[in-house]
Amino acid sequence: MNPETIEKPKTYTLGRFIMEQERNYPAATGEFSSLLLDFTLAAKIITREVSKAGLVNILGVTGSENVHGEKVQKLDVFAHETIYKALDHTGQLCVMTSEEEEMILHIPSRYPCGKYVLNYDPLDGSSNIDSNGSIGSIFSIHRRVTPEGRGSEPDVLQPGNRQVAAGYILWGSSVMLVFSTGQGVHGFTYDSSVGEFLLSHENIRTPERGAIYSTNEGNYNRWTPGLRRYIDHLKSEDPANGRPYTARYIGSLCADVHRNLLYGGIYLYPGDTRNPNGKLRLLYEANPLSMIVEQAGGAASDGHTRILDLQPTSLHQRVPLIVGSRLDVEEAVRFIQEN
Ligand code: AHM
Ligand code: MG
Repeated sequence: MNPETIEKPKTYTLGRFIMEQERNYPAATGEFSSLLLDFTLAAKIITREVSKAGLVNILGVTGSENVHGEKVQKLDVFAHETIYKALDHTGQLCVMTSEEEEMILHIPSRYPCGKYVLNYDPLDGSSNIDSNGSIGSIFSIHRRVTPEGRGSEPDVLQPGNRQVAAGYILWGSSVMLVFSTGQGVHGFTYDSSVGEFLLSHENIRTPERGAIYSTNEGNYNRWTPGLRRYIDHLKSEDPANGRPYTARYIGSLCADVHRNLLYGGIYLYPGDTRNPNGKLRLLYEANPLSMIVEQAGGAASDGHTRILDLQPTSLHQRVPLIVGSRLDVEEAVRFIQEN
């Protein structure tokens, strides 16, 4: 039997996947791979807390607010600290930023500084925690651009097209890791009985066009006329062209984008009269998810510019996000630009 044709075993772990990918790149030092594995250690620890969140009294707010003036829930803080601590000592990173912290996070001086940068949203969609809804952790990795020192803002404020990897952990009906290092998108499902992420979705491709739209339509009256016309268009009767679309919105970015990634569709968090740049953050949410969706064959735009080509100017900058199946995003952009 030709070994090349042997099907992957059911227990194809993330570690094995990374090791075999590395073999294709003889120059790879392995540093980057260990960074990804360290991130999954944090994910496993967070999984433990998420799954017992209803049992122990970990739910609720800490009484403090994050830099966006929103209530911080305990699991957010736990996830933020767990990820930082899983990665601060590894020697792979020179600096981190988190959606939960106003300033950049330096590596403690007792540890060596590495050549990578991590931007992360420790627990996105946290308003879903109390109702047992889906939540996610999102990460974005860059190579540092400063030649030396302990890392600074230029390392963090790089456009998304320079990400060397991005991904998310989704806590849904099962726990999944979805990531890309620029060679497609791969999904791993967590098997808690063996404590491993196992390959479940190899080389995810998103349909060119979908039939689902996901947006907070409660903001409809605050949207631009072009955007309102686009959503009206999706709801109009035209079975020959697949309309009306189906509306699906959990209000948890990873879950909404993940569903549309698999089935095809479009997610929109546009600007509106109250918040011209929408709600989502370029560094922690829009960039990593746009890389994933583009790597799967989809597209992502702020209505005018490709998300990944935007030059970030501040750590917590918000950006309108339109992401999903390529033809759907292109159509949405046409409507938005007509206004
Ligand atoms: P968060 O970072 O405070 O959790 O907010 C981000 C979340 C996304 O997961 C989700 O897509 C969006 O906010 C939902 O916002 P809204 O409730 O306005 O629809
Ligand atoms: Mg978030």
